[in-house]
Amino acid sequence: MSYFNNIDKIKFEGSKSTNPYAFKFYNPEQKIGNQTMEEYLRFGVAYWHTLTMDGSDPFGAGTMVRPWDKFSGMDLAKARLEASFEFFEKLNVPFFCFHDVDIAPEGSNLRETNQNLDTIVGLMKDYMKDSNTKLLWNTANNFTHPRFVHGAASSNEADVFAYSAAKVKKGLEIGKELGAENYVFWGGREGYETLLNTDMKLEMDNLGRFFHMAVDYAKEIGFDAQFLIEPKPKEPTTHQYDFDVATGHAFLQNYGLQDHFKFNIEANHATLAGHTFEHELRYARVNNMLGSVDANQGDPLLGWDTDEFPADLYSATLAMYEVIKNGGLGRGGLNFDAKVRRGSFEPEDLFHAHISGMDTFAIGLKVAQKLYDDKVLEDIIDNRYKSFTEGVGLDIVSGKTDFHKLENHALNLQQIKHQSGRLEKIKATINQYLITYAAE
Ligand code: XLS
Ligand code: NI
Ligand code: NI
Repeated sequence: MSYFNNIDKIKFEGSKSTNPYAFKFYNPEQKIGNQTMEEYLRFGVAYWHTLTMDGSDPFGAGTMVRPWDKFSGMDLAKARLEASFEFFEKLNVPFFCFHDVDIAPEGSNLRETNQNLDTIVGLMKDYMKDSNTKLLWNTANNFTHPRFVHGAASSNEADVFAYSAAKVKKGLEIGKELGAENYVFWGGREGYETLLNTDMKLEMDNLGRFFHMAVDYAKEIGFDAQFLIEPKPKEPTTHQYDFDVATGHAFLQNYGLQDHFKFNIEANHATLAGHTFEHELRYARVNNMLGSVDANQGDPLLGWDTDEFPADLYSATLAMYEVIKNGGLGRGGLNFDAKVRRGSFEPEDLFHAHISGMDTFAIGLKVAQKLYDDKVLEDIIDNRYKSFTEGVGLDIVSGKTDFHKLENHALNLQQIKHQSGRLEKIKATINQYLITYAAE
């Protein structure tokens, strides 16, 4: 059966196209540097936002009108699955991502839940055989059910730790079965609401233990996916332990896990942490920890995770600049962890949203590649730090000096010569590149 029968396969038609169901900038075959756009961008659809969620928010009921609404239980899960592969195919998207609970309903106990998962995963594997869309990552939803009220791996209740472990164990088996490129850990409930009743040290130690057991089990079953931590500072928990990339990186190093994980960086989580998207990408990149990206954007006027589809060209350009400098995303990708607004309730809005997001990042990639080829930022940065390529600067970076020698140098200085940071000129150049190279 067809769920989106009024929509054909989305094709690239170029920047002048007036067809709303066409890519204007995303041309999968176009070479950017030495890779095609498709290889570089590795777009993914987030199953939860696109197939599962109904548009409800803390103040209102669901609004989404979906062709699979008439089903329930396992029939609903099967209908969504069928619809999802039609959607992936029509959008020509290379990847998708899901939580366990997105694809199959929970049963009355873990055994039943796992049986439901087995049924759907079996069907999913069949769809994947005839499809070009692969699994970017899967994950366990260890946050929605009331059992996670006090956390999952960081719960005060050992039974919940065990339950969470069982869910991740199943997730790793599913990831292996479906050939997932990555496995994600987002700790929505891994943190605390108040220190007044919290043993922070035990909770963090347990989280460390949990990750080690996950690494061991993946090795045991021969699942070689890249493990990813997805930092977020808060929401739903008041304070989450993997607050941002820097905090997560320190945590991984503290528990000897740094060689087993990279980061899945989400734009809206970056801004919630008081950073820019590109800050988080840069921090991960320079520490060789950039794994994958949840491509979305927040609303600057709201203080929560609005998970909007990315449409900000400036941000996408600076993000893709980091990805290019990283040499690509490796096994990661750009997963649209984004939802259509509550008022955009028609099925076609799902297409408009993804087309817009894919075009946004295609522009970001093109402009960033041109900035990179022309060494626009590299030249500025090289020049700005040139004092470290000679004299006292070279001695500092090559470890050939000490406080005695530096004091001597400072005492003999007549005048320190500064150069302008030229920020306004840089911004003007970026605007010029955005306008000139977006459509090339
Ligand atoms: C929520 C997170 C979540 C993860 C996967 O804020 O972004 O959707 O990406 O659990
Ligand atoms: Ni996310
Ligand atoms: Ni999020």
